[in-house]
Amino acid sequence: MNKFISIIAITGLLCAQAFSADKPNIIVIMADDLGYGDISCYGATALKTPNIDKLASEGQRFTSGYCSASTCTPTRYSFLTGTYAFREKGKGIAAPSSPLIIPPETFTLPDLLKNAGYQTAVIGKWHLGLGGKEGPDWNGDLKPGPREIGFDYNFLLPTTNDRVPQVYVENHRVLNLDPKDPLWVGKRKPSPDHPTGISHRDTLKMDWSHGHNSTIHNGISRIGFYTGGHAARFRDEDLTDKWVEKSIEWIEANKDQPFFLFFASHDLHVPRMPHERFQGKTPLGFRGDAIVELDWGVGELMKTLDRLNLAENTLVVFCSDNGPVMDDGYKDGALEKVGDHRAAGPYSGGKYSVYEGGTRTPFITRWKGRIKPGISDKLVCTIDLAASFASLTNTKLPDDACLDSMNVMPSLLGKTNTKGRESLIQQDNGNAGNYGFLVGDWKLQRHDKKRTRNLKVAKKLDNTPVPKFQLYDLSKDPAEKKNVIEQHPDVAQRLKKQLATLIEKGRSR
Ligand code: NG6
Ligand code: CA
Repeated sequence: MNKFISIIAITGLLCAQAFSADKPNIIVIMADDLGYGDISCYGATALKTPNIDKLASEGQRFTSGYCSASTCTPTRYSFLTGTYAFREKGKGIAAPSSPLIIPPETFTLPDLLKNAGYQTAVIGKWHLGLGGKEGPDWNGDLKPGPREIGFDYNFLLPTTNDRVPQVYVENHRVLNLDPKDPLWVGKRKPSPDHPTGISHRDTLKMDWSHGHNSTIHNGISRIGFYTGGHAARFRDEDLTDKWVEKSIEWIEANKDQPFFLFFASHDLHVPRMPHERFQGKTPLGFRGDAIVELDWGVGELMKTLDRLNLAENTLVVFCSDNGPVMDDGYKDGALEKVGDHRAAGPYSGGKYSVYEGGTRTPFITRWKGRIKPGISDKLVCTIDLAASFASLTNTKLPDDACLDSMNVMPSLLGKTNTKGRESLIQQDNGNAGNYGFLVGDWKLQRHDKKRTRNLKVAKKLDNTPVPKFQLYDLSKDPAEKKNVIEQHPDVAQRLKKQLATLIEKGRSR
């Protein structure tokens, strides 16, 4: 090779590297209801999650990684819009027939990545509503939906696995829907003899404990009623296999350009009904088996990246949409079999709560060759991914968008001489007005409703009176057991003011 050609070759190589460094593929894996202590690299001993552990050992494992809410819809809303969900009404847990809650004109994280030249897809649980004001047209075009807010492709569990209907949505349509057997979805019993979890309780393969007693499908009664669409209905046991199959297909088809995949696992949301090959694999019952199933899915995705030679050109983020819950409406033995397993690790609370266990969850980033493996205590949140990806891909974030998303890219990449977020507002559901506010080691709780939920069994909801304000020193008391508001009135005052200002200002960026 003469000198001239070799210089061109080297320059070409450098350019190729620079290009791939700026626009790595991005996969965000969001688990459902997975707690801080639920996987082995975060301390679980009752089960093993070798694939997620491997991801953590090859990347950064965050000890202060958060989702923005302790329920699903607001976390997903904030992840995709970069704005706290409590800022507007109607961003709480979405009903089966909810319209799309992200207005199509909103500038979203997938919009941002499209501007950066990415192909974008969401595969798995959606739970952000579909359709216009009148809600989803299950037999027609389901739009607006993901494709109207920046995704090129979607393959969805449209609501949650415990909410009707149990069908897949591919792009704008219910998959395999036979027009001769239209889908009807509603809030009321469609006929007096419609079998429900109450009338046919003895036929169920998994009993319900609260709610979840309407239409029966696959031997499990659900939230809401539906009829028809029989050819389109899925088996709960097959969901993870389907997410993996569709993701591999989509990655293979898009491997030659930068891609962004939002892999939204339904595991371990109720009804926990993992595939037969995972049932009984852990001493924790189906809740633990669903974690092992989730881990398997992560492993399949990583194997695909290795097989396609993409691991060094793909940033993987692993996170959860809210903290853990034991009994979330079905008698699957989670509570009875929990033993010494601490689903929220050392933290109190879980799903629905503003205690740390509600939003402090596993959070891992891996980009082989770019992220130095290690453990990070930087404060990062799923809401920050928008601003962080904007910085990574050198793409402009409009000033009036992603109002609470902070650029924590250096922290996500494991840089040590950098700061994470300075503070974070945690919320429970919708704009109910229960907040956690983190600043350094201080944690303020503000309960506008002055009520909280029973944290162990969500049976007794909203019935425990709590003081409006509480203050905790997480450095000494990570479990938020000792309210020190009386001892530190000055700190409490400062945090109260700071929180009120961030709420009132309408933005924090
Ligand atoms: C609650 C459901 C719960 C779960 C949750 C949403 C009842 C009694 N409880 O209303 O089972 O579906 O909504 O979970 O119906 S989330 O992870 O999608 O936010
Ligand atoms: Ca959830």
